[in-house]
Amino acid sequence: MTAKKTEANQCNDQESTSPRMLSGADIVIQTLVNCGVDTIFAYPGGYSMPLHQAMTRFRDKVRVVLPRHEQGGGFAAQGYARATGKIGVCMVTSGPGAMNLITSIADAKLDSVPLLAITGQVNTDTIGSDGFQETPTTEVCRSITKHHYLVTDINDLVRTIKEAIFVATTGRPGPVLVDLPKNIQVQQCYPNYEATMNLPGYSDQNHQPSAAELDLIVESIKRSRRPVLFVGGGVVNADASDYLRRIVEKTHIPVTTSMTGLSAFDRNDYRSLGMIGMHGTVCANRAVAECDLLLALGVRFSDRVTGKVSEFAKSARIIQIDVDPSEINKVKKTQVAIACDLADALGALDAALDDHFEPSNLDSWYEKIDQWKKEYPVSYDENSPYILPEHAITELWKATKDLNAIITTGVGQHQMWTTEFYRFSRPRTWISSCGLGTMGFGLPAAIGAKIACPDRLVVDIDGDGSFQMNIQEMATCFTENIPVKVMLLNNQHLGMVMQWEDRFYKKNRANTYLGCVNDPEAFGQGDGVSPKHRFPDYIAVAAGYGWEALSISKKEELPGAIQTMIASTHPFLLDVQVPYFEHVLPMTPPGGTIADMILK
Ligand SMILES: Cc1ncc(C[n+]2csc(CCOP(=O)(O)OP(=O)(O)O)c2C)c(N)n1
Repeated sequence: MTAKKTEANQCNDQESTSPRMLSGADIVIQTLVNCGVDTIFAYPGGYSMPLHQAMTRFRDKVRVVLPRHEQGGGFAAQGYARATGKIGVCMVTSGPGAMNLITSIADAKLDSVPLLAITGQVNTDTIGSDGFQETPTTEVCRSITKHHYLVTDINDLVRTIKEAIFVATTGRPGPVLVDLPKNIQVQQCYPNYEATMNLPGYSDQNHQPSAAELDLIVESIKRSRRPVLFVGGGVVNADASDYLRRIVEKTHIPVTTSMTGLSAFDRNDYRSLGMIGMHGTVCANRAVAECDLLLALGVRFSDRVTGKVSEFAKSARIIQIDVDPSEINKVKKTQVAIACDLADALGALDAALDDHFEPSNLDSWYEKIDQWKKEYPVSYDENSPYILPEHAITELWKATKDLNAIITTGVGQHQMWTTEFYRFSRPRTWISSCGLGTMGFGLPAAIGAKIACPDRLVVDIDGDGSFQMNIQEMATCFTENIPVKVMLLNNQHLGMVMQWEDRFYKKNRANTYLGCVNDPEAFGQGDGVSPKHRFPDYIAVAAGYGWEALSISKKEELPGAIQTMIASTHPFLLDVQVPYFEHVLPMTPPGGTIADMILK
């Protein structure tokens, strides 16, 4: 296999001359080290103990982080991977450990994150007998992984680990599962670290855009009077943002992004339309509805983006470029489709837009766009006496915009407000569970990002529902000395579900209040501002986990509190008490069109 330089094939085979018999577990860890892995998020159990024992022999080469729940470990590995583009590695025991990891794996699949999940398994002679802590992990994970292995021969270990990392990190990245029976971990053999990969039918050598294809794109750009660049996570994953910026400089085409693509283009640039989709800006949604050319780059036309598919970009010629051929024409029929690595494609397009290229006059298109921006700005009531969540995010953005901070989130209203009010300008600074929308993602993802980028500020903007889903990872931060920051938008509710209750269920409260059920707020009879007794007491929780913390409810306290949080060298929880009456707007109801957009 001829392969580009990637994580896996950068494997350093220097240990290959080792004459020593080694256990399967040691061989696995040595192979990971050879492949450049420096951090493993691992929670032990009976069927993965040999791997943990082996890791103690590699303490100088691999940092092993003990999460407090396997799901937290999986999300932390994702945070590491999303911040760097490198493989994120997590390890768990069989059965319950593996099942606790499932959500993190599915999450990585939907957002195309390079994740290696290593699971312990019962002995090969027990498999299929409903043994203690046995689950058919590869079967369960078959459709939520890019690839999966059950290793039944110790001699396959080196090849399998190399292949797993190679598959996870090349092409469209994704999660790969390696299930390791305990007897394979404890058996011994003479390792051959030069074992080569054997992946018939899989190659990272993808199509290069031809001159004819590039001509077609350039001609389409020249002819278009209302073009839009629709940019997705594929551009971030391919580290192709610089090419994108150069193309925009040359063509002046306005840019909208999907949620995963949010950090691919500077939101402060006048050509940025903001995010598209259900909670996208009016401007972005209108522009796509009216454009005559849509250049769809590394996007998958998710239902949250398109709404009613037949109405999406109805009058546009659509050119789609995606590394994964199975995405081409999957949801939306396109006129030109190129299955190609985004860095290759955008690099070639940048070169094709040479000195002879004359950008079209887009003045009247920008007049419209500017009018939409003026008429429907992303805004909130700045005069509110309360700390509105939108205001808190805006203040955080102001305080951190020059710090190259990494922002993670949970899932819910706070996540959507972050897409609106935190104006991302650099790739890989936005880490969120976009496709699966998994609450509990923010804190563990921040841990992984902080370990990968220890010199950067990492802030989890979280909701109180989401934060409590992996709150136990506060312990990991304290014990491992990982100084992440959490800005908690504490509205005492499952805000996004409550918003749907307000909009679509006549405000009937049905288990969306996070306080005590005998509180009037539980039934929607409060003033919508400040439940009397906030629960839990986050200052007490933080103290229990050894965190620094501040709780604020007054608007004037916010800037100072944010500065205190940033300045702290410890894990820090900023509990911001916000009202719960705010709705994330605009909003296009599921399956709706631009005409159905709720503006207030
Ligand atoms: C694991 C999981 N369970 C349930 C949901 C459904 N859900 C989506 S948003 C939301 C509420 C989130 O509340 P919170 O984290 O407090 O954020 P807020 O919306 O209040 O900002 C729920 C329950 C989900 N996305 N993920």
